[in-house]
Amino acid sequence: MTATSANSSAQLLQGLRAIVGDKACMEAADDMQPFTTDYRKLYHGKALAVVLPATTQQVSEVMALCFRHGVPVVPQGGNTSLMGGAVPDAAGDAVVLNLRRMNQVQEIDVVNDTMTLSAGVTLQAARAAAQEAGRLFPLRIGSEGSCQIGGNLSTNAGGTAVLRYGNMRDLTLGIEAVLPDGRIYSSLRGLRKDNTGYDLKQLFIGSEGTLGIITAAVLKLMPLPGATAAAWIAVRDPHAAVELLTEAKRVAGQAVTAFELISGPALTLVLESMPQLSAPLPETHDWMVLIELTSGGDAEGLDAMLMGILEQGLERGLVTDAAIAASLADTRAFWQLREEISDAQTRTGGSIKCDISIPLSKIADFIAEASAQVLALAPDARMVIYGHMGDGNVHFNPLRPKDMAAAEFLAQNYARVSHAVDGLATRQNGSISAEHGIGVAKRDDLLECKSPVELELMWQIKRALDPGNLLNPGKVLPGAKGLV
Ligand code: S2G
Ligand code: ZN
Repeated sequence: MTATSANSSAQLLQGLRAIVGDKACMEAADDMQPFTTDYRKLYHGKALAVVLPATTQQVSEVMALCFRHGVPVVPQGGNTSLMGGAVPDAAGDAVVLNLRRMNQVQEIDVVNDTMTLSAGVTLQAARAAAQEAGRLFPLRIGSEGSCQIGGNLSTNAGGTAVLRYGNMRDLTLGIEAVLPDGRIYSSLRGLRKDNTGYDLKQLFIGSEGTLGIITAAVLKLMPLPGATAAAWIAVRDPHAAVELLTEAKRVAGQAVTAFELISGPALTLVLESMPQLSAPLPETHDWMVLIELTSGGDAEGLDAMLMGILEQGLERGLVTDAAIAASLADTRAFWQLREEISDAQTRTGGSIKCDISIPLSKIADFIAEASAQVLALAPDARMVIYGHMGDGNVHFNPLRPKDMAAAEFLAQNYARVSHAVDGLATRQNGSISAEHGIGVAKRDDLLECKSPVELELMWQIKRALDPGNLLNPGKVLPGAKGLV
């Protein structure tokens, strides 16, 4: 580092401390480590500093200071990105800006059915605040205790209730964001209709912190469900699951809130790593579905619809067994099994994550073809396949065999297996990232699934809003500054 740059860094650090306060500005590598290593411990970066601003004004001043110094900024919420999207690279020239101190529930308007939150509110706290006000904030993902609303927005998070309520893009009425030069964009209005020019908020939602730092949002609230019915169902195969879903939508329509596919190896993985949990059905099955129906309050009608769906499923040979939740405790037990699949993979290590969405009419054939291709490449891989079949999204996550170390399995298979699965999804007009975003992990794969026009348009937007490429550089967009 030259004397000038050392002097400039010293000035920058001094300026950061002056804005956020000494305690909210970390510079020691050990202190910064939790903020520079990703959730899956696959990416280990370095940073000039980690700052934790308490207000939008502080975020604005930090951004303006870094903009003047030409220093990159990596925005970070709960750091639960699975794609390495929220940590700096190894260059060590960036500032990590973590939003966890901005955890205020600013307003809940039960007449307008909206709540205004600062970006650092965890999803769990957001859902609790809505519940306390007699409303539902329906975004539901396993990492809700640590992921934050800002990160949910920047990755357009989906989760297990998208089938009924949509993803973050659908649940957001307005946002506030800080631009690379420190200017503050705000559309914090709780309007369901506002056709006054470009819908700018949608540029920032899903942009993974590469266009602006989301600092607050106005989110939609839904009525609390009055009745819930759920079942853990053994199905013949994914084709049967799709037919059962079609029947469920015919019988129950909007009441179908979730329809999750779970492969046998996915359930086995959870039960192995959490022996205190028990399987809902006596036998093991290759394919299962967790279905959840909710409605305003007619529990009997809901139960009758669920029974009708199951009877049809049995009659048509789609369903081979089922456990029906007799209480909310049963429903929660089913969901715990489903939601533990992700952490069970993290604990086991050696998971190749392919977060695929495919038109529902093709998803069963995709699963069959992708499975055949993966087993040809890695015959002993455990086929952990699960997720939100209801909205066409499956987590196709081949996992290391028990007798192979994670590092060895990933070294041998990560590139070729994810390339095969993503390539098949692309050829089926599917997406290689349904809900987890791109980050670093999938960045270069975009070269094979996005048209040159799509990539150029994204770079044109990036150059328009962040010409210095200071916000989360190296994430999402392949190629150097648009030279694709
Ligand atoms: C899920 C979580 C991430 C993973 O459980 O629905 O989105 O591990 C996933 O694939
Ligand atoms: Zn998911």
